[in-house]
Amino acid sequence: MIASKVISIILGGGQGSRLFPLTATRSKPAVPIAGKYRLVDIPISNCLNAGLNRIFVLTQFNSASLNKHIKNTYHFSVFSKAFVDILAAEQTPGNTGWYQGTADAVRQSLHHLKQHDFEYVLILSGDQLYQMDFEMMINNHVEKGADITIATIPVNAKDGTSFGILKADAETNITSFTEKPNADQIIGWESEVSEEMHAQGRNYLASMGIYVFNKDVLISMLEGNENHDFGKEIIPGAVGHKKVISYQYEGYWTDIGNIDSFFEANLGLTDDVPQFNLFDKNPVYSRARMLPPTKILSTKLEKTIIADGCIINAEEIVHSVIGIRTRIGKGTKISDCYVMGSDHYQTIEEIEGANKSQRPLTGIGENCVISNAILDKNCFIGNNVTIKGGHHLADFEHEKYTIKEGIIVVKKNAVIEEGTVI
Ligand code: ADQ
Ligand code: ADP
Repeated sequence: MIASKVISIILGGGQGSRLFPLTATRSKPAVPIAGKYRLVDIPISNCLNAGLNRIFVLTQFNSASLNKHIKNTYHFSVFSKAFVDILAAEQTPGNTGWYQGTADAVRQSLHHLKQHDFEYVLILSGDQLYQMDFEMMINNHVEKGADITIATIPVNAKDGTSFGILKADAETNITSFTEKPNADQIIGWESEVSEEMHAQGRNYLASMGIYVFNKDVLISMLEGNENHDFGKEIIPGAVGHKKVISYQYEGYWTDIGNIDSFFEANLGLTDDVPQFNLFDKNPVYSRARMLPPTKILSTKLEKTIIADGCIINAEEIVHSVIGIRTRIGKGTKISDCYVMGSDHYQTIEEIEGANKSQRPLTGIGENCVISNAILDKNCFIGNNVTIKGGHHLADFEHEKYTIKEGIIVVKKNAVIEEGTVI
């Protein structure tokens, strides 16, 4: 079994500033998605579903919530070699600071890797939504005798400027690579793609930031130099010198590195046939919580996902994802929202106390209107609150919320008083 020869590394994120304020108090891999998962569950599940069960998650911030999530979610038999370990940027005698970039993060982790038996390293991004069979990719890498395999996907010219763009020969050997070319530079980088991709204008082959390396190749390319990035330095330096091949993928794959794409990816899950299929035979793993089933009073629901343990009295919820333990009061209308939910329920005493002093309860109060918004966990939204995002809004930073690309992101633990209009 090839899986026993592979160690997987998930690049859990630099500062995560593009996902601010969701990353204000947690590391990027710990950001909640789809109502009950965390970002890191996606690459970990893809690995586990391919039998790859030795996984390092590299992160700049070792947040308590990431530790707790990994520790509470991924349990393996003491008789197996499986593990999911977090490696945070650490100071050692040879290293004084943060990870300088993706290659530097892997370089600083090599001493942990070397304690294991392996022949191949699978390197993954921590902020992508997709379901891919890594076993097939690694088998292809071995059959072709490659040094490095890059997973690739056809994209259009506009998207192409955000990715590494490459060209490959008929044997899938990558012959040239350019990291994030601008709109002028991308001209001439078209590849031959399938008719279906061509019809969609997806004529450029982009790197998905997913790599298989032979162990020796990785070590020799990282040790003894100061290259910080795979996309900027390691990959361009390998093309033409090593056997670098393209493994083309045409399924659903999306980068969820900023608020806009994060929002789209979450709401996309409510489609009739979502491109990312949570109902696939291969599960997305997450923490098993002992939550009661969701209770709904008489709400009109349309294109909506509701996670476990919610109490929903709302009037209507349209095109939204409602996360665990969310409580929504009567008369409230919600559309185009991702509500992350709460970490705990309030006790009867807490509710009585809050009512007496007219403090909002956890979740969303009565007669609110909320649209085009992300509500981070443990929000307290009072009655008669209006939160309406939209592209007419300029980017804005407030103590309790951030507006980015027209999406209003209410910060974790924010208390929005009764009657507020945002
Ligand atoms: P980007 O995604 O722009 O491009 P990068 O910012 O290096 O590249 O991030 C790659 C992954 O590593 C992300 O998941 C990120 O969060 C994480 N990461 C970044 N810095 C890190 C650090 N210091 N420590 C730990 N993790 C870190 C890359 C490639 C492109 C390719 C796209 C596909 O460079 O060629 O097209 O991915 O998304
Ligand atoms: P985040 O999701 O924002 O990263 P954490 O992971 O730190 O936050 O918090 C989530 C976990 O913490 C949950 O498992 C929840 O049970 C627990 N938790 C957080 N706050 C409370 C609280 N006030 N009471 C009980 N449990 C809490």
